[in-house]
Amino acid sequence: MLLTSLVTLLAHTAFAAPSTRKRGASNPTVKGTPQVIGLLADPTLNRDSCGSNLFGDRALWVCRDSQHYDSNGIPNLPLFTSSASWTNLVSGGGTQLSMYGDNNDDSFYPLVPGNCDDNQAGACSDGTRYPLWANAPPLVTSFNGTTTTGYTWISNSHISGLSDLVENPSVTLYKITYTSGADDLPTAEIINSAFWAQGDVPYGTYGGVVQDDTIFLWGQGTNRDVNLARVPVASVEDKSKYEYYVSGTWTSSQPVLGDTAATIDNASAGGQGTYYYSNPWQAYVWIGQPTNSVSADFYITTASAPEGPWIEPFKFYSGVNGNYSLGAYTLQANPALSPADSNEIYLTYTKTDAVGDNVALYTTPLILVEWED
Ligand SMILES: *[C@@H]1O[C@H](CO)[C@@H](O)[C@H](O)[C@H]1NC(C)=O
Ligand SMILES: *[C@@H]1O[C@H](CO)[C@@H](O)[C@H](O)[C@H]1NC(C)=O
Ligand SMILES: CC(=O)N[C@H]1CO[C@H](CO)[C@@H](O)[C@@H]1O
Repeated sequence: MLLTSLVTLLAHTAFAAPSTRKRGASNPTVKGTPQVIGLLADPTLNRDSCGSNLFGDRALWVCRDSQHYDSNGIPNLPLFTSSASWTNLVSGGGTQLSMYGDNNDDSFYPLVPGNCDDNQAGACSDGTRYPLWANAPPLVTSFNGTTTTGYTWISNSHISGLSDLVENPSVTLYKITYTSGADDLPTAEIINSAFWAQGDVPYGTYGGVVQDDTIFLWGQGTNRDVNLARVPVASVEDKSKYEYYVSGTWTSSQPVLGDTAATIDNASAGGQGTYYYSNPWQAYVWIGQPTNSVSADFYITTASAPEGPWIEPFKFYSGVNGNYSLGAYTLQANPALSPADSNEIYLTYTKTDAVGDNVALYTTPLILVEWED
């Protein structure tokens, strides 16, 4: 009798063993109630749109427009277009909330020569701006035991107020380098200020994933369609080595923006977000916001390959919105904060409140979401 049970048990175990892939791969389901951990902050900086990645053994955060506070705690001018910070990771998962590192009030991503670069805000004398707002954090492409290397693609947007003066602007490629052990922040340098030409699909600006020495880069033009390119890690700076996913196959001929044969259906909910690869799900994941949303409504979609098919994006969590006109944006996933096999994700977003004379005060809530196995 005992022997029979044991055999049955073993048979069941053997049967169940091959399927270690979690249900999140095709049906992500939140476990319990997501936990608001607190606010990530460098107390000397007011800034929005932070995103993170792993550099050495710490999280590097890069945020957009950054400014200090006056003696009443109201954000003041001047501002610089980006700033970076470290946070110390907590063993087992998560991060300390205290952000640190000296930016010397210079933009982390150097201004592009010729684009009103005589000030760190990218402000032009005619009142327009080149804001250099990154939509994605640095993509870490290699770590050789000493040096961490990453890349960021940023559109050379030229704006008046919040309106684009140029549709589908060219894209600058930045390289980020960090030597382990150094207290300083990593350095960013311009590799090519027109890596993608004006009118091209801006691959990389919408996010990227490195998997098995291949970089996958998503791009979204003003028509909101999401397109996909890939390149070997070693050739990231060489445009001739890129391939593009068009009509269900990889090709070296770059599709024109708007070619619907290059659209990756359901690869996002349309707004800003983060792509990453989930080890426990063995799936590619996008988490972010819908098109034109200014609420903390987090959507998710997943796929077993970057090319798709992606599931229909759906909402899985709503955070608290700020009381400023743009109450919440830059919804991000922060996979670098979790051990590789943890079935969880840390979310952040920019919560904007109005203080003083309708000045935007930014905070960055950190939220832990655990998933059902
Ligand atoms: C890592 O890369 C850096 C920069 O390319 C180089 O200076 C260093 O020697 C490399 N270290 C190892 C251990 O390969
Ligand atoms: C908006 O939120 C800020 C920060 O909590 C608060 O100081 C301010 O009074 C609020 N404004 C309104 C109009 O509720
Ligand atoms: C939400 C969303 O974008 N859904 C789309 C998923 O892709 C199919 C086409 O394959 C569309 O019909 C859906 O609208």
